[in-house]
Parts: sequence; C-alpha cells; structure tokens
Amino acid sequence: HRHVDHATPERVTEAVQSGHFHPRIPDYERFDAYRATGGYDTLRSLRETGDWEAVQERVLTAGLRGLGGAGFPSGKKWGFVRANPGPRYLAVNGDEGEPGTFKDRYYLERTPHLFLEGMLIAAWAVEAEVAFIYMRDEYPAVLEILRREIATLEDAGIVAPGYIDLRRGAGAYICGEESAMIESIEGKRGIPRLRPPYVAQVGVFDRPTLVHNVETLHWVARVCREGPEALNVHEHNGRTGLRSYSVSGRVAVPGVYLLHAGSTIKDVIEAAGGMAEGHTLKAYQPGGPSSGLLPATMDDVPLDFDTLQPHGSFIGSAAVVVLSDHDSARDAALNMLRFFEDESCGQCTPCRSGCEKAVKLMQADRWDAALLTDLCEVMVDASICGLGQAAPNPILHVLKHFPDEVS
Ligand code: L3W
Ligand code: SF4
Repeated sequence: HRHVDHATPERVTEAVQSGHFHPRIPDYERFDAYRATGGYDTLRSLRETGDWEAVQERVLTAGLRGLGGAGFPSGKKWGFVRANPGPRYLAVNGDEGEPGTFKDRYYLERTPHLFLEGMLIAAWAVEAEVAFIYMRDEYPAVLEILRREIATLEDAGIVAPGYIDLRRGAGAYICGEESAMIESIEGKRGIPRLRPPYVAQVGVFDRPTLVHNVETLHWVARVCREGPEALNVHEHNGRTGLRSYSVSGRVAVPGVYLLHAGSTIKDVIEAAGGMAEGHTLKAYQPGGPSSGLLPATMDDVPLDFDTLQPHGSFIGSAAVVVLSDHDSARDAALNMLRFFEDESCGQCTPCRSGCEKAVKLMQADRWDAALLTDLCEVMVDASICGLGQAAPNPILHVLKHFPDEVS
C-alpha cells in the first residue's frame, strides 16, 4: 500500500519531458472527442438558463447515491450545502484508497470529461467558488490526464484559470474519510473531525462544502444529459440502478463491471468470466475490507446499499474480492486488520490500540473469541470514524462463518 518512490505529477511530467520515464497514459476520450458528441452543452445551457432545483430533482429521481461508500442521496447534499450562505466550495474525493477499489481510476482513465463536466454541474448547482479535486498520488496517469484536460478546459474558456484546484494525496487511507480529506486540503495532517457539524455546514476552510466521490460526478453528467433513465430504468432482484463493481481475486477476468445494483456474488463472478480455473468460491469481500468477509453460501444476496446490513456488512464502494478453497479466511481477515492497524490515524484509543491488539490476538492458533468479541464491541461503539467502527467486521465474520479455522 505504501509507496516509497512516489511518482508525483511533477516528477512524472519532468521524467516524461526528459525522456527517462514513460507512465502509460491510456487512450482516453480527449476534450475534442467529448465536445464533438455534445460534451459540455449541458453545462453551458445550465449556466445560461438552468434551474438548480430542477437538476437536483433529476438527480434525486435517478436515485443517484454517493458512490464513495456511504450511499447518501446525492441530490439531498446539494440542498444541505445550498441552505448555508456562501462562499461555498466543492471538494471531490478521488483518494480511492479502499483495498480492491479501482472504479474511479477506471473511469478517469477512459472518460475524464464525463467526470469533469459532472463536477462543474455540481459546482454550478451549489455556486461553489472553487472546485478542489483531492486525487490519489498513486495514480500518476490519472494526475497527468487531469492536468492536461483541466488546462484544456481553461484554454477553451469553460473554467477560469485556477477554478479547479487539483490536490495530491500522500498515501494515507484515512484521507479518504471526508473530514480528514478536508484537513489535508487545508494543508494539515489528515485526521477525521467529529460530526456534527457536517461538512455541508463547516467544510474546507470552515465554509459549506459539497463533497462527492469521482464516480458520483460521472453519473451526475450522465443523468443530466440522458435523464434519470440512465439509472432508474435498471431493475434487478428488487433493486434499482447500476453499480460499478471492482472485481479482483480468484476470478478469470478481474476488472470493473457495470452491473445491475441488485447483482449477487454469482452475477458478479459470472461477469468476471467465472472463477479462475481450479478454484471454487469460498468467501468474498463485498465492499472493501471494512465490509468483512461473507461465505459462499450467501450467494443470493443483492450486493447493494442497505441489503447487506442484516448480515453485518455493507456494499461500500463495491470492491469485491473473491476468495477460493485455496485461501484461508483467517489469513485474509488478519491481513485486513494489519491494514487497519497500519492506516489508523491514531487519534482515538479504541481504534489505535484496538487494531494493534486485534492483530496480536488474531495471530494465536486459536482465537480467544470472547476477548476478541469484547474488543470489537468497544471499537464499534467508541471509535470516532468509520475506520475504527468497521475494522472489527472481518473478525466478527470469521468467528461467525468460519469458526473451524480459528478454534
Ligand atoms: C448533511 C446530514 N450531510 C450525512 C453526508 C456526510 C457525507 C455523506 C455520507 O462514509 C462509508 C462507510 C463505508 N447533513 C448528513 C450529511 N451527511 N448526514 O453524507 O455520510 P456517512 O456518515 O454516512 O458516511 P462517510 O463517513 O462519508 C463512510 C465506506 O465509507 N468506506 C468506503 C471507503 C471507500 C473508499 C474508496 O476507495 N472510494 O475509500 C469504508 O468504510 O461504506 O459506510 O458526505 O457528510 N444530516
Ligand atoms: Fe483515527 Fe481510527 Fe479514530 Fe478514525 S477511528 S479517528 S482512523 S483512530
């Protein structure tokens, strides 16, 4: 997870210019190609004669929910932010640090202008004075693409120079938590703030701030252009909409798959070309390590917001990792807890000490189930942010679904 040799945008640009290094810049849709098919027409007409509440209604009707993990209705956020007096800001969360998640990168490396137009529409809707993009530094190609295309937008007169402020993360997972990201944007160490106040009220430099994930804004552009039908006509297993599943692990063809929101693990594996040869499904991580590990028997649950709650899990950013009969659930859980131990910001004791203690307890041949359960309860109840609150999930799931591996 940690990169010692950071390929920062400056270094990438410098290295490219000196001919020493060639980051693979994928063949993405450039400004001219995007413009040629009506790109930025929606933004222009909204800026000329648009009614932000009509656009908000459209986004709500589409059923668009925050795709960074929490699934909060996107249109509602616009109303919360607008309810507070300006100046207001927009901050895009492009930190994409959840292990197994790579959908934002996928879209940015293919159709960056859908994201950029969606971002400018959201910025227009809340009258944001600056649009910050907080981008994961481990994505040098994405950074290069954004720098180029933002410059193109400035040259084309679509945004004023400097209106889009591209900021680089520095490899801390916690900076994907929205208030820690805001601290980082302000130039401080990224640690989560207590809520309330919500960032819609007190965000970047204490101003009301609209925070959206990259993919959410990609869909804002599509919903504004194509109508709510871009999302809400898709029905499957009683769920509405589409989800971009980042699929990795023991599947034949790992990748990002845009599927119905009601897809089960069976559907997801089928989309990814089936299981890898010689592997049988044993368990899966439905949405990042915070969502824990579910057993193969749970193969008929729609992997969507809300549906996993009864199973003590959630879909998060839809980062599906498939484990097989060749894998150990306890090893996977230990790996997840090591990650949380490493990435805990250290601000609160239940998480800082809890993750460390859990890693030690999980290394025993036999797990002390009573002690681990007690520790998990404290972490869930008393941690400040989602990292510490959700870190126990892999432990609780192994105890529940794979007790034979730890007793
Ligand atoms: C105004 C209210 N605003 C809520 C806003 C809030 C935030 C959004 C969601 O994410 C999830 C976790 C995992 N007035 C409001 C309000 N808001 N009530 O709505 O807020 P919240 O608290 O539900 O969640 P959150 O802290 O933003 C936590 C998931 O993130 N997760 C995923 C990580 C994903 C990555 C990645 O790589 N993309 O790192 C990890 O645990 O599902 O539920 O904007 O301000 N009354
Ligand atoms: Fe930091 Fe963990 Fe506390 Fe979150 S729960 S504030 S990551 S110590």
